[in-house]
This record gives sequence, structure tokens and C-alpha cells, in this order.
Amino acid sequence: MEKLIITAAICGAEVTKQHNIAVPYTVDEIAREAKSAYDAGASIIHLHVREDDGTPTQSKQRFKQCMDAIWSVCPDVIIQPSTGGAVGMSNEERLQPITLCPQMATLDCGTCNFGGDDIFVNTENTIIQFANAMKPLNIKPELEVFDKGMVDMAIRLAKKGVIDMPMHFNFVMGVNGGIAGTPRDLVFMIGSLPQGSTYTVSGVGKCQFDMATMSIILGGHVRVGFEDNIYLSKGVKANSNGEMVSKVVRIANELGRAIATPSEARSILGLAQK
Ligand code: KMH
Ligand code: ZN
Repeated sequence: MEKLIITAAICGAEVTKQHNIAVPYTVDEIAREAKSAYDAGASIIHLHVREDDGTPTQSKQRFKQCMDAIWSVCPDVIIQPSTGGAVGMSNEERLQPITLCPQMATLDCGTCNFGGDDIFVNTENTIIQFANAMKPLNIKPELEVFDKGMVDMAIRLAKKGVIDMPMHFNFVMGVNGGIAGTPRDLVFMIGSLPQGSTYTVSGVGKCQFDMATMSIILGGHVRVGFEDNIYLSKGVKANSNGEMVSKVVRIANELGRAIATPSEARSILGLAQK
């Protein structure tokens, strides 16, 4: 089986220090959390950034500061900025980090409820706009899908030539408004992908490690981190993103799945070597 790519979603836009004191806000804290994940076995850092007070921002300058700080301690790691940002941001605001020409960035493939009154808006025209903005910069999109219909949207856009094949998906499962994080639903999502696709699985909340384990077994990849879950196990808060990555590495070791280095992750995803 292909080696396991572990992505660490170290920060997110919604989770705060009130939820877990180790959630990073400052540039130094973001670099610290990235290093903890990288040292434990993560080859991709999925990146949101914050102002020092925790406010989510898509500022190009703040992304550059954080990316430089991460690369100074994790020289070969793949940094994947978010273009989802936080609920309510404009498209122009959200797209700022792609002007730094990262190798990857997220491309959210549909609109969904996001708990309470929040709606995460990604119309078809927005998805096309984001895909068209990434293509000339040679950025590989990670297609964020919160439900099965979003996989179908990506397939339709690939048929029209808007998104290149082979596609790489992230199944975000367990959001209050998206698909549930259950074995049945994961198998359903995997079965919906075109031949040659790769996928990673982000279990949100208490399904994080169950979904990670399923994906390890089924040949997918795994995302963990504070963006998705603040607990290491029931009632025990994680002290770092690295602790969550280490848990995935332990499970993968037990199941006989080797962990990909950043260089191996680049090969699997068809990215240029750094
Ligand atoms: N913060 C969510 C509203 C992404 O990174 O592309 C969107 C999100 C997805 O986190
Ligand atoms: Zn994100």
C-alpha cells in the first residue's frame, strides 16, 4: 500500500485558546505547532493564520511571515494554505495566500451549513474562480468536500477542464452541516471518486481517530490537528498537534502502514521536489 501522508491542520479559523490553550495564534506559536507535527511525522501543514489576538486573517503578509517561520524549522515540509479562511470572508480576502505560490492550497467544493447560523459559501462560480486563479500558478488544489454532492461538483468541473486530473480530495467528515463521520459514509465517499484520485480524511470532533484508522486501513491518507479536534482521547486535551500526529503514527505502525516523508508525499501527489 502507498505510504501514509499525514497532514496537520494546526490552527484552523474557528477553534480558540478557550477550547485548548495550545491553539496557536502568533507566528512563533504557529511555527512551534508546525514543528511538533513535522517532528512527529506530518509531511503537510494545512495552514490558517491569525492575528496575535486570535482573529482569523487571510493577510498575504501574515501568511508569508508564518510560512517563512515554519520553513525555518521544517525546511522540506509542504505548506498548504487555506483558501477557505473563516465563514463570512470575501473571495478576494480568501484568495490572498495563493499569490505566495504555494505548491498546494485548498479549494472548497460547495456550500454548507457550518453550525448555528453560519453558512460556508462556495457557489459554483466561486469554485471556478478559485480553480482558475490557482491553475496559472501551478498550485495543486486539495479539494475540500464536506458532502458527497461536492465530490460530484469536482468531477463535473474536471470534465469541463476547470480542475486537473488526477484530483486530490479531503473528506471533511463530522461537521454539523456536512456528512457524518461513520465507516459507511467514508466507504461511500471513497466509492464516489474517479480512478486515480487520492484522498485524505479529516474526522471532525470525536470521530477524528476512528476516521483516521479507517483511512489508514483503506489506503487513504489522514489529516489531524486542532482545526478538527482538540482531544487526544476522550476527555484528554492534546498538548500539541504533534501529540495527535504521533497517535496516528502509532496506529499506522500497528497496522503496518509506513509514513511518507515530505519528499515521498510530493511524489504521491505529483508535486515538484523542493
Ligand atoms: N474555516 C472553514 C470555514 C479550508 O481550509 O479550505 C473553512 C475551512 C476550509 O477551513
Ligand atoms: Zn482549513
